[in-house]
Amino acid sequence: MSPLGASTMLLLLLLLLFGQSLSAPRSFSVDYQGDCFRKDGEKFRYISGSIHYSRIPRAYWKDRLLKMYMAGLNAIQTYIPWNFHEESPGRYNFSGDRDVGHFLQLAQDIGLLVILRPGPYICAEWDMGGLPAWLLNKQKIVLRSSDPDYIAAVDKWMGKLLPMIKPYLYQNGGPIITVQVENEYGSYFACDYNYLRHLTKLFRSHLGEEVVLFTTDGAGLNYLKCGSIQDLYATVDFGPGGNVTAAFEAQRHAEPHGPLVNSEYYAGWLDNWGTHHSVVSSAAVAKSLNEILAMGANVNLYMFIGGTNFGYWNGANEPYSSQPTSYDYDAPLTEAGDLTDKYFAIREVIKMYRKIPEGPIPPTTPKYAYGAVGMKKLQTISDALEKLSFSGPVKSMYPQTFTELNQAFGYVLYRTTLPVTCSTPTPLSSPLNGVHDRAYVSVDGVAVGILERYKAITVNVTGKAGSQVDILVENMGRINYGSGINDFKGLVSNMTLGRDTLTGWTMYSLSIDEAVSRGLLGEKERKPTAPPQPAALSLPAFYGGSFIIPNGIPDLPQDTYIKLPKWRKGQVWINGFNLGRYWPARGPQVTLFVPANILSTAAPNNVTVLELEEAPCSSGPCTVEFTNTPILNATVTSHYKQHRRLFAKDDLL
Ligand code: 6GJ
Repeated sequence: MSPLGASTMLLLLLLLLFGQSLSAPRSFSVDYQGDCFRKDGEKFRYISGSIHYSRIPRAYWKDRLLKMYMAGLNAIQTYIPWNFHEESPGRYNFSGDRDVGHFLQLAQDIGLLVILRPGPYICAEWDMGGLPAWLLNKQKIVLRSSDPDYIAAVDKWMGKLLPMIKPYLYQNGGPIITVQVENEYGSYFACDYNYLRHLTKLFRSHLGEEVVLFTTDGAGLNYLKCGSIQDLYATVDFGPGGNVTAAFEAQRHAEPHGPLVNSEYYAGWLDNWGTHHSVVSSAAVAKSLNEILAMGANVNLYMFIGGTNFGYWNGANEPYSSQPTSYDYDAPLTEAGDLTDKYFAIREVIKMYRKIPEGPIPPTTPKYAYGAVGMKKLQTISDALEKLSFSGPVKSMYPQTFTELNQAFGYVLYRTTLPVTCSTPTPLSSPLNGVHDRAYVSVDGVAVGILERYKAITVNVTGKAGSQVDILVENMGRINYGSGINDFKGLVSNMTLGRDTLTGWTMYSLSIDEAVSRGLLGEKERKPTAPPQPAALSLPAFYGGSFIIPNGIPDLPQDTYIKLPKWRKGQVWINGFNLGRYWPARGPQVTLFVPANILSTAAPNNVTVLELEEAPCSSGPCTVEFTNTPILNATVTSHYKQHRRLFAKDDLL
C-alpha cells in the first residue's frame, strides 16, 4: 500500500489536533421524523434553566452559571430586555452589567448552551415587558403589532442587536442553539399574524436560515392559536402539579412532530407587593420534572435563579400591582445565588437522566452582618428641588405624564395651588384613577396623605386660597403582561378639588439617581426649629449615612442584606448604586440583597435613603441595618388608612 501522501497526513494530523472543528460543520436542528432536536447530527435533549443577566451583577455571572452547570443543566435560557440596552432612542449600552456578549461567552466557556429570548417583548416581570418607555412618545402606538412606528423601532433595535448575536449562534461556533421570537404572543389581544411574519423575516434576515426559531405559549389551544406561525417551532409552558401529558398534547396540536418542549417549567413563582411570598414545593417541582424528562421532553426551569430588580426595573400586573425588588422567585438558587434544597432535589432528578459533572459545587457565598448604620436627615425633596430638577420646571394648564416630561423612571413633583380656601376637609381626587402609581401629597409643606392607583383616589385637604399643593408621583413599574403594557406614568388624568378640576400646574422631573451619584444631596444647613414631632406622615426626604468595612480582613467585603426597621417605603442607594425599592410597611419583602461588588474597603460606604412616608428618626433610632439573613416573606400589612372602595360615590363630589 503506497505511503499516505503528505497532504493526507497533514489532514489527519489536523483532524487529530482539532477534532470536531475540522470535520462536519456544527449544526443544530429540529428532526421532525425523530421527534427530537439534533446537535451535530446526534439526537439531543436540553435540560435548561432560566437566568436573567440583567438581574445579576456581572461579578456574579460566572458563579451562578457554574452552579447551574453543576446542577446537571446542559443549557441556560435568558431574555434580552430591549429597554436595558437602549434607554433612549439610538443610545445603546452593552457594557459592564449589560455586556450580553460577555455573558454568552461565559456560558459557553463553562459548557452551557444557550436558548436566547431577545423579544422584542419579553414579559418577565420587567418594566413594560422589556419594551422601552420612549415608544409611548407616540401616544396611540399599538405595541406588539404591525403598527408602523412600533415596527420601525423594532427593526432599528434588532438591526443593532441581532448582528451582535449572530457570531454566538451554535453553527457559527457559539453557544446559542435556539432563538425565541416574541413571547407568549398567543396571550396578547392583537393576534397580528403580519407582525409575527415580519419578525420571522427580520430574524431570518439577520441570523440566517439555519438557526431554530421558536415561540412559547401557554399549553392551551386558545394560546397557541395566535402564538405561532410557519417557520417558528411552537413550544409551550406549564408548571408543576398539572397533567404533563395533556400539556404536551396541546403542543402536538401545533407541532404534530418534532421535540416536546416546555420552555417555562415554573420552579417557583413571582411576588407582588402586598401579597405573601410565593413558594412552590421542591417535591412538586421534582415530581413533574421527572415526568417531563421521562417523556424525553426538553425543559427549561423558569427561574433557576431569579436575582434582583435593581433600580426601577420591576414590572407590574393588572389590576395594578407592582413586583418587589427581589426576584427570588423561590428558585433553586436564591436571589443571592445560595444553594437550596430545591437545587439538590432537581439535581437528583437530572442525575437519573444524564451524567452530571463531578467535583465541587461553588459554595453559597458568605453574608456579613455589618450592623447598624446611623442616618441623618439631609433634605426634603422640596428643599432639594433645584439640585434634583436638572431640566427645571415645566408649566402647563393640566398635568403632563412622565412621557410628556421625557422621564422614564422614578419620581416627578407636581405643584399647584388651592384655587379657593378649604376651611373644612375637601376631597382632592383623581376621579379617573389617574395617579400612576403612588403619590405623596402635602399642603404648604405639611404631608397630608397618600394617593395610590386602584387603592386610594382621594385625600382630604384644608388650606387657604393660594396654599401650595405638592404631589410627588412615584412610577412603581410598568405593567409587563396583557393589554395594559402601554402604561403611562405620572398624573395621567386631571385632578379635582371638590367638584372643580385643578389647573395651573408646575412639574419638576427629578434626576435623583444623577444627584445621588454626584453627591449633590449634602446636609442642608437648617434653621433651628422645634424638635420634629412624630407625625403620621412626613415629607418625602433624603437621609444619609456611611460605614467603614475594615480592609485587611480576608474576603471582605462580603454580600449582605440591608434592613430598614421602622422605615416605611422608599428607595435606597449604596455608593451611588440604586439598590431598589423598600416597602416593609407593605411586605412581603423586608430586606434588600446587597452584592459585595458595590461595597468598598478602601473608602467609607455611603448609604442614601429616600423615605417617602415617615422615617423612624423623630421617635427612635435613625438607623438602617446590614444583616446576614434575608426576609422575603414578612406578614403583609398596610399601616395607612384602610383602602376605600374604588370610585365610591362621594369621591366624585
Ligand atoms: C410567563 O408568562 C412569561 O413568559 N410568565 C408568567 N405569566 C403569567 C402572567 C401573570 C398574569 S408569570 C412568570 C412568567 C414570566 O412573566 C415570563 O416572562
